[in-house]
Amino acid sequence: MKSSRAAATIVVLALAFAVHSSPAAAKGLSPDFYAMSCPQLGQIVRSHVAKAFRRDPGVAPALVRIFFHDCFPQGCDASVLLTGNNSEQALGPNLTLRPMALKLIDDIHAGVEATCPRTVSCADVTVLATRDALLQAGGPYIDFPLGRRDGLTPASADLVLALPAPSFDVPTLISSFGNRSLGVADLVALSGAHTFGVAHCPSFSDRFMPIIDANPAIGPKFAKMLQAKCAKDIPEGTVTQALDGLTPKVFDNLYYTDLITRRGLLKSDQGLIDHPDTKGMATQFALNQLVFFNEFAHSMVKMSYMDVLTGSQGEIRRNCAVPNTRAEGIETAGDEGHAANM
Ligand code: HEM
Ligand SMILES: *[C@@H]1O[C@H](CO)[C@@H](O)[C@H](O)[C@H]1NC(C)=O
Ligand SMILES: *[C@@H]1O[C@H](CO)[C@@H](O)[C@H](O)[C@H]1NC(C)=O
Ligand SMILES: CC(=O)N[C@H]1CO[C@H](CO)[C@@H](O)[C@@H]1O
Repeated sequence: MKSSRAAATIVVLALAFAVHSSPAAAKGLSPDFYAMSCPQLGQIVRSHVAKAFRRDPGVAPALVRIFFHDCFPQGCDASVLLTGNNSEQALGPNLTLRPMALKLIDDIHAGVEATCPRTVSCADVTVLATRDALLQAGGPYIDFPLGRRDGLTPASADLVLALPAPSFDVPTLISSFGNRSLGVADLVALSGAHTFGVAHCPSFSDRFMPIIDANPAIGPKFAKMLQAKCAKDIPEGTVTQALDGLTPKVFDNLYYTDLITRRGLLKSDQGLIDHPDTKGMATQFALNQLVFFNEFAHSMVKMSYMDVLTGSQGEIRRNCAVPNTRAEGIETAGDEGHAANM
């Protein structure tokens, strides 16, 4: 077991490099970006994430989702961490980002600031925390290139609301990802992030309300179970359901087995096993975890450098929750951080 995992890690690394080192390098990104300026960075992030994971393994899916919600709208620029006016967190798709994981990123960055002041972006701390959390949960090690800068403003509502919705069918998902230059393979692999973590009833009640939906088909026993569980969701939003009921806390390929057995939780998940453009790859991922890990790593790196800010663009935020200009104007900027709205 141990050695096959090690071998898997090496293959994933090699692949991520082979496919992605050139576009990333062209933008000035590199895994060694902070090797001279902040050699302690890796250790600081790793120890914070390990401690948080011991306390609550739910931090791993929470971080992976934050990464997605940061990167998809306007590139990985930590704009999702900004609080206050026009915050992305106030918009629909982001309402269920877990506050404890947002706060963890703030805390890790504060620790990094104390060691390497004004050097490391909140965007890169988000990427590194995601990398370490994924590994903690059993997923692949992804050697992300670094050197991102932080955005000055939140993404517009239009961009945030362009995040895909769980009610989307496969053609709409393909269109949504295509608008961000992500292909069908990226869609099938990245959806595999739903192999851990949870969803709330409003995200999947369209599967059984007003009737048990046959498109895509849901297992009848599974539908009844969800129906009964969500009947108790009072007040709305208190009940959660594992996205992968087989191994809810582990990052593995069993999400794709759920799709085959008609126990995919979201409509957007279940559809992948029916549509001719996605069915083959979803089946292959169910059969071979290494193939899934390789494609997932590849697509995560791809997402991590789209529309990225580098060089003198953006800034290195001092407090992840507020742009530096606002922090300078307000003495108690820290009060606006995530600790305040837990
Ligand atoms: C393909 C389109 C996608 C749709 C429609 C979608 C939708 C959703 C929804 C509705 C939830 C549950 C929210 C809730 O009710 O609390 C969720 C959770 C989650 N999503 Fe996605 N998502 C998509 C893609 C992705 C991608 C690309 C990633 C990361 C690579 C991702 C990672 C996650 C994770 C890890 C969770 C669990 C979060 C937690 O436990 O806190 N999703 N997603
Ligand atoms: C938010 O917007 C209001 C009204 O435009 C303004 O008065 C306030 O200073 C803004 N707050 C921050 C933190 O920028
Ligand atoms: C993709 O972009 C086009 C053009 O802006 C838009 O009409 C379409 O709704 C987008 N697709 C999705 C699913 O967001
Ligand atoms: C899934 C989810 O949380 N949906 C909510 C998103 O936010 C809007 C309002 O901002 C709510 O109406 C949705 O129910």
